[in-house]
Amino acid sequence: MNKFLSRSVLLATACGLSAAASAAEWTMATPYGDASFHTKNVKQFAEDVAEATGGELTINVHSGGSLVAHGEIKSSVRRGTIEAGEVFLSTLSNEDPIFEVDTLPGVAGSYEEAFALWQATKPVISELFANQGLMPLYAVAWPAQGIYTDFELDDPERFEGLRVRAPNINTQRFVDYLGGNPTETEESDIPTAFSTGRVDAMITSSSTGNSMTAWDYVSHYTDANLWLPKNIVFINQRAFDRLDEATQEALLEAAARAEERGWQMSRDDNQASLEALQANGITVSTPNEEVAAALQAAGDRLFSAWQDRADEQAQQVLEEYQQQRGN
Ligand code: PCA
Repeated sequence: MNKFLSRSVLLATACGLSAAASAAEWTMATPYGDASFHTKNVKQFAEDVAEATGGELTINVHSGGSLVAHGEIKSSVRRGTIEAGEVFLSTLSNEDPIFEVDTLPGVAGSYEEAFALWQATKPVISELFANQGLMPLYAVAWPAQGIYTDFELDDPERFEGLRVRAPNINTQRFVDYLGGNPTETEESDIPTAFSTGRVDAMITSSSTGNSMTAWDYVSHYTDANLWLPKNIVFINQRAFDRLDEATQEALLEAAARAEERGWQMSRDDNQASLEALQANGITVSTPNEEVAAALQAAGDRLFSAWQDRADEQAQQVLEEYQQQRGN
């Protein structure tokens, strides 16, 4: 009896192992915490993939920079240390200015325009990724960026010397042009940055303000509709090539659904977050005339500095998008 039992256990273990060996298990790193709609979307994507492939491909999502720091995610996927990743696209701007075209004021100020900008820039961005053995799966915009302060931002003079948390280099430049002192801070470091007095204010979206409980640190949100920057989700091309065709197709299909779902989640989360900010005591308003003029001037400067940096290809893509948009 005992002998029989142990033999069947052995047999079952062996079968289990061989099934697991044919199925792929991927590791994915993301920079934002579980409260972010981007992370919720990625997790749903991973579930969809597991279901659609009948477990042939499992993607284990490690969110909030817990496994790989934000700045290391792309290189880790490139090396193949992990198979999949998500980053805030504009943090790649040191590689190519096309990556930060979605953090320029006046380029795309609505979800429709932000999506059109993604369509227009996708071929170039995909090519740059492909050159590094990477394959973009989808991209989703954050809600428009605004300014969190612990006072009413009714005068552009208030920017003078203000220490402002910014999520990328372009936002840092913007703060600088406004007269403030920018600091680049990861989402996960926002609470410490405020509680240790390293920053007085921050630029981000309604969504991030909500998921990071901005009301613990600030009292006002100026909904300035600066720009709608994106996150991009991508994989290692070699890992993709190792999958069988049916699994590849299922993965791409799930990615297409994640993109569509993500843009809707962004819109919905913007509304819900604006409500949550107010319900928690934050005053939400739009910039007054003086503040709007200062933002415009800093924005114009940011735009022309980008044009000086951008190569011909990036400029051409932007021009084509603008022509399409009817500008
Ligand atoms: N949230 C992210 C990127 C833009 C946004 O709205 C952040 O602030 O880090």
